[in-house]
Amino acid sequence: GESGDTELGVATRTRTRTKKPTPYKVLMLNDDYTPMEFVVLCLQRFFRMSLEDATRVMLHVHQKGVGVCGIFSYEVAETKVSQVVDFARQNQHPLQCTLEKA
Ligand code: TYC
Repeated sequence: GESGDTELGVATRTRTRTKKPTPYKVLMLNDDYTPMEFVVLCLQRFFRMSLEDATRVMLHVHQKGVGVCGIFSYEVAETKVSQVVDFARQNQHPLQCTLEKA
């Protein structure tokens, strides 16, 4: 008809709610060999932390054995873990990182 909405057209309503991804924590694990400065560098490089935050998280891991680097989607968390572990291996450090459902 003249006034519109029974003619061919394109649906214009869109969903406003989307499913949020399950959050995952990326955890840094302590070990006896990786230099403290290297852990700080990893936290700055891969988790975009300031020197101050990276140092605080590294010392927490050093003292407690494990610490949270950040919370991400599964895909991003997996990428961060790979980046840290690969970079550590390239530099002959045993640094380990893992992910866990938040
Ligand atoms: N424990 C290490 C040392 O004394 C430092 C360290 C901190 C290693 C945090 C790993 O995730 C880590 N050199």
